[in-house]
Amino acid sequence: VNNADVVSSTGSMIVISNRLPFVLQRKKDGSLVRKASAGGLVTAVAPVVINGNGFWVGWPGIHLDNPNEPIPESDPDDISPTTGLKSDKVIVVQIDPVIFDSYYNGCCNATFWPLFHSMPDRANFKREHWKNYVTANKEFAECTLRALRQLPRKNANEVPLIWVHDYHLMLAANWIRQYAEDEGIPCKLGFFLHIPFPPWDIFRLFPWSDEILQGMLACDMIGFHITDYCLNFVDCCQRNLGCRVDRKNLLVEHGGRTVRVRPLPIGIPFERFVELAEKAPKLLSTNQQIILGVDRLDYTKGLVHRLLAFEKLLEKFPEHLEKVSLLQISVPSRTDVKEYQELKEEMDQLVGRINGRFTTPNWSPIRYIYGSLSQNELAAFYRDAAVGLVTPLRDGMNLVAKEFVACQINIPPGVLIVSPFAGAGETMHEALICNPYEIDDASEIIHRALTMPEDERILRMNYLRRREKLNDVNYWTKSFLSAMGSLQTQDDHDEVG
Ligand code: GDG
Repeated sequence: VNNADVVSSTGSMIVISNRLPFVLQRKKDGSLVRKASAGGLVTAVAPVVINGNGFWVGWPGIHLDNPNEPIPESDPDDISPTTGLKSDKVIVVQIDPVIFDSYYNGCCNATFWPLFHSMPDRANFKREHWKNYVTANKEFAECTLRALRQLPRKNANEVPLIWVHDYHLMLAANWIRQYAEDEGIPCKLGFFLHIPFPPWDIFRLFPWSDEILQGMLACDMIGFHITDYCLNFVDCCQRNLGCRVDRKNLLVEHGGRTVRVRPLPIGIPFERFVELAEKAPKLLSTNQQIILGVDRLDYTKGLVHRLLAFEKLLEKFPEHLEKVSLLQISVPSRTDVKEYQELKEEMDQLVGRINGRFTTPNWSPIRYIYGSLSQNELAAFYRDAAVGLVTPLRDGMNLVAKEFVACQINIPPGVLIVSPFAGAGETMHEALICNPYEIDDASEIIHRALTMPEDERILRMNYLRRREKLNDVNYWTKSFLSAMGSLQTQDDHDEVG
């Protein structure tokens, strides 16, 4: 990790997230290995944890029969940013597999995921799942307290920072605050939600919605991707709990404290994607224009609507026949949940139907990959696609839109199309904005992207790339620390470049 990229907090930090920044796997000989995760969030946050001698609390991806089994160190060949995260700085959360399944697949993925994406018809509200969500959150909180007790403090004034991530852990701060107060350990608590926060009329459908708000309000600062989600949250606090709120300054009074709410749009490791794009091999033939979609196979991503819009494009603008293909990468996701199995079936059928309708001996309109690619392959596709098609029905931010523009290093570049219902649609102003529900309009916008003059493409892409380069994932981490009042400035830390 380049020192210039390292962001420092004024004190030690504990990160708590459902998943650790690596997974544990059991080898045939029975021993455990540690496999690093490569996401941008891990890259940005791990150095802060490591530099401050902090901890990471989370689930390692497998259930261990013996909770005291030693966790291996990372592989010496591993070059990921988590290499420096030593095993004694990791608290592995272990939850009974039956409770875990109900908490994770039941409450998180089958209730909060659809509800927070404003799709309440897909959500199920089961008391049993909620009970297990409470139990799991309590377990994460207890593990966090273990970390807090062990945390080194340089001096008595230093207040450790606890950063709670995402919808899996909306209650944890409640107990962390309570336990820390009981033991007289000072700490500051921050929360970041990676998915949208829905409007009150949707949120209140959840039978235990008050408890969720109370759990989040146990933090000192709560971050969301965009202002709309902040306002939705503030609105819910006022209407559900009767809190006094300040909508202009995004403040909520609760339990004698004032909680700050902040829009903190996440970014990507921009330079890393540029480097990948510079090195990536050429994988696509140049005689066709490629429209690219990259998503987890999830009903929020608007994949069915996207295929229908592409079909409409071929119907209305036959000049694209044999000249344009849609390359859709769909990464398998939550394959244990019924809704996801049904979507897989629907996509398979739709791809088959559209390809059956238009394929000629030398061309197929849709190339559909159900699987995941290496980051090199991904960068090659991002770089050489003519159009990046990011059309979720609802999405917290959407990093694919940002990775696409980072990799667009060819001159002239391609065109980004983005849905207004993604956080990215709020901030990436020079993209073409496309309402995925309006299939006719969507097909016309794709046509416009495919036929856009070079100078307009260059202008739009330059602006998009400049913004994402400035507001990258390190900037996001800094913004979070600054909103917590915990950013170490250049003057008092010589490592920050
Ligand atoms: C949640 C929120 C928010 C995809 N295919 C492959 C692959 N990917 C990587 C992409 C990207 C990531 O997965 C997907 O990120 P998104 O942001 O698009 O979506 P979610 O997974 O739903 O993330 C979202 C995000 O949290 C962060 O706050 O933006 O709104 O829903 O980084 O590159 N990576 C590899 N192979 C693939 O085939 N290696």
